[in-house]
Amino acid sequence: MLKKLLIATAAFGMAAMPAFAHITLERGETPVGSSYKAVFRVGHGCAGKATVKVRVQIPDGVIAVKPQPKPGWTLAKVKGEYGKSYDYYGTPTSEGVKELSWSGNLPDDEYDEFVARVYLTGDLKPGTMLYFPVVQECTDGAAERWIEIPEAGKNADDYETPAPGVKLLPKQ
Ligand SMILES: [Cu+2]
Repeated sequence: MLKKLLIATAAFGMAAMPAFAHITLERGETPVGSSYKAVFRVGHGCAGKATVKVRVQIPDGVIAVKPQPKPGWTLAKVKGEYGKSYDYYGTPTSEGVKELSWSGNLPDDEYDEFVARVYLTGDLKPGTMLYFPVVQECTDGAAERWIEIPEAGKNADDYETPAPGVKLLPKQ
């Protein structure tokens, strides 16, 4: 019975994959105007191929990004202008990390987490979802692009390759 079910699920491919298998954020909701520990969970590679790079795009309104180093993985930070100045605990802040990546190797049959501490500015709207587009690069040039941003009223389950998101709560 279980075996039959597994085969049926495999036939549907990505569309039928449970959300926990995608790239998702560990903590599903968090208040604006505070720090957030973003834990990106990588549940699988690209159609069986090992993951060699995880690239995360930092959305507007998210500043003071500090990725956590990972043994065996090479970190890269792309810095740039935010386009406006934010107040970060009294310090005007107008530039910082806009994209970060970890390069290494994660076999398809293993699981790992990639962590960054960020600050969610008061510009972000409570009650909405905040999405971090992620590109997952794999061996042989394969890739999965987790960049679909669900429209209002829809959620990640309605998409094949949704960007990982977190629900924003009012400032505490
Ligand atoms: Cu998946």
